Formats: sequence, structure tokens, C-alpha cells
Amino acid sequence: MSTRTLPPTLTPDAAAALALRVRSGELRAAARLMRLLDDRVPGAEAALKALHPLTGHARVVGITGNPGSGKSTLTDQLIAHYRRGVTPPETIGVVAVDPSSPYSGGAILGDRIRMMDHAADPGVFIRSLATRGQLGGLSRSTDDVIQVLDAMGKDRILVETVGVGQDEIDIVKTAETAIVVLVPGLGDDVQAIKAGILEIADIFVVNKADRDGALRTVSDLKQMQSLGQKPRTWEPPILSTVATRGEGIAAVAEAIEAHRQHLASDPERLARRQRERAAHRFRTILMDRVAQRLGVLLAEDARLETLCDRLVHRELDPYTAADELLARFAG
Ligand SMILES: Nc1nc2c(ncn2[C@@H]2O[C@H](COP(=O)(O)OP(=O)(O)OP(=O)(O)O)[C@@H](O)[C@H]2O)c(=O)[nH]1
Ligand SMILES: [Mg+2]
Repeated sequence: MSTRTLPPTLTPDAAAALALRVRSGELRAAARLMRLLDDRVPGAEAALKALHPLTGHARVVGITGNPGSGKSTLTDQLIAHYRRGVTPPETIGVVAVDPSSPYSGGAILGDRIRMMDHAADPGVFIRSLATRGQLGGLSRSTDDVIQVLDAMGKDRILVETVGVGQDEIDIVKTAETAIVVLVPGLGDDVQAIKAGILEIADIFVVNKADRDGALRTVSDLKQMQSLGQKPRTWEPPILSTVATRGEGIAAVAEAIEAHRQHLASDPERLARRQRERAAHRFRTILMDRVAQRLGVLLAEDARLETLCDRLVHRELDPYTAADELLARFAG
């Protein structure tokens, strides 16, 4: 393998050529574009712009839950289901967001090992993303990868994220169908409620049903649902799985299908969901742009030094300083 040296920018011609190769389904081109986008290489966005009219066809399924709840194992089983358990087989894209949080050490390697059988399957494209430091960076990178996979013509895109931060929750919320994975034990449920991921579930999966307390977790969830105030047109089903053994996977796939039917049965409902996703993506890009522009402006602005001096000398408070600076940029 040759060592990769990234070009500082992608020329409009190169971006157009890359987009053409992606739309013809070339795997290496797709991988390259994803990398360029993730590295924020100037000019790479042009390729996405060219691909935009081709997107919007893939069925996006988000899978979230606490660290170690079995999301990757479930994803892996769903890939197997869609590749071998349905006719005709579906082509699959996977975005696995590996949090750089301390409790997930080794998860990246784990994912790779488990999904290894699928790596040789040209109908499956797996992309791991690391959590980025910048605000909204994760959302944007994930959205970008989804767009590329969609433009490649993947039938279905599975997005795995740990449901611990707002970024991750937003990602899954905007998928067509959101699956929340829980495991037996009240502790996990309490955490999940705290993180607010229960409200976003279209489907609940109680994984590790081979463990004690699975029935209890299911009945706790049912009870929680019955306490819900608002009448809902879709009552999220609660399914049990043993992902390591592939048990309950077909039922999960059926529930995903049923949820899609539910959305599609009312064109307005489907449109609303698609709109939410478009709005989320738009907002993410806008925030990213504003943060970047502001960063550049601040770095170049010598007046910042003067302002800081005034803050130190208590001639000015930081709130007023921020308002003044923003007003100047906006004006
Ligand atoms: N007993 C049991 N173990 C399981 C089951 N599903 C997954 N596991 C195990 O749980 C561990 C974590 O599984 P993963 O699929 O990596 O979980 P994850 O949610 O993707 O983990 P992170 O990505 O690190 O948050 C692994 O050791 C799996 O083998 C199950 O149904 N039963
Ligand atoms: Mg995982």
C-alpha cells in the first residue's frame, strides 16, 4: 500500500470526476471522497453538491443505545439478514460512529473484527467515524457519509451511534427509523431515560435477552409506554434479541418494514420525517460554516487583543464584548 498524501484542495474538475466515479458505484472513489470530506479538504464539498440530486432514496436506519449494549452485533446481524435473508438482497451502507470516550476502548477493533465477513462483500460498505472535537462535527461527518452512500445507490444505510450525547441523538432522530437498544437491568433504563433517547425510539430492542431480567426490562418499558400522555399513531414495538446468536433479528427487520409502511401510509407523515432530516442537515452545515468563519475572523482580528486587555482591566465584561464583536461581524 502506498502512503496517502492528501492534496490541500480538490479542484472543481477533480471533484466532478470523483463524483462521477462515486455515482457509478466505485468503492475506492467513495472511500476517498468520505476521507476528503472528513478531513474538510477544500473543494471536496463540490463533489457532494454534484451528488445531491441522486440522494434521498436509501432507507436510513439509526441504531443507538448505551456503550456495549450490542449495537454493532445487532448491526452485523441486520447486514447478514439484508444480504442473505431477503430476495433480492439489499445493498448496505454502514456508518459506525466510534466515540472517543474512555469506556469504549477497543470498540473500533471489535467492530472491524465482527464485520470482517462483510468486508469482502462488495454489496456492503462500512465506514467508521471517530468523534470530532468541533461543535456539530460528528453530525456533519455522519451526514456526509450517508449522502455518499445514498448517491452510490445503497438500498439501506445503517447508522450506529452511542446514545450519550446530543449530537448522537440528533443523528439517530433524523434517520427514517430509529432503533434504541437496551439491555436487561434497570440501571441502563434509567440512564437511557436521562439521556432522553426513549422519546426518539421507533423500535425498542431489548438485547442480551439471554441474560436475567430481560422480561422485567420489557415489562418496565411497556409500563413506561402506557404512561405516555400523548396518543400516538405509532406505538414503538418492544422486541427481544440475542444478537450474538441471531435470535430475534428477523422480527427487528419486520418492525423496520412495518415502521416504513406506517410512514408511507400517510404521505404527509413521510414528508415530515424527510423534512426533519433535511432541516437537520441544513442546520448542521450552517452551524459548521458559522463556527468556521467566526474562527477565522477571530484569529485574524487584532482587535481581539485589545478587547482581552480591557477584560483583564475590568473595563469591559465578556458578555458585552461578545455582543459587540458579533454585532461588528454581522454588520
Ligand atoms: N450475552 C450476550 N452478549 C451479547 C449480546 N449481543 C452482544 N453481546 C456482547 O456484548 C459485547 C458488546 O457488543 P457490541 O456489539 O460491541 O456492543 P456495542 O453497543 O456496539 O458497543 P460500543 O460500540 O462499544 O458502544 C460483546 O462482547 C458482544 O459479544 C447478546 O445478545 N447476549
Ligand atoms: Mg459498537
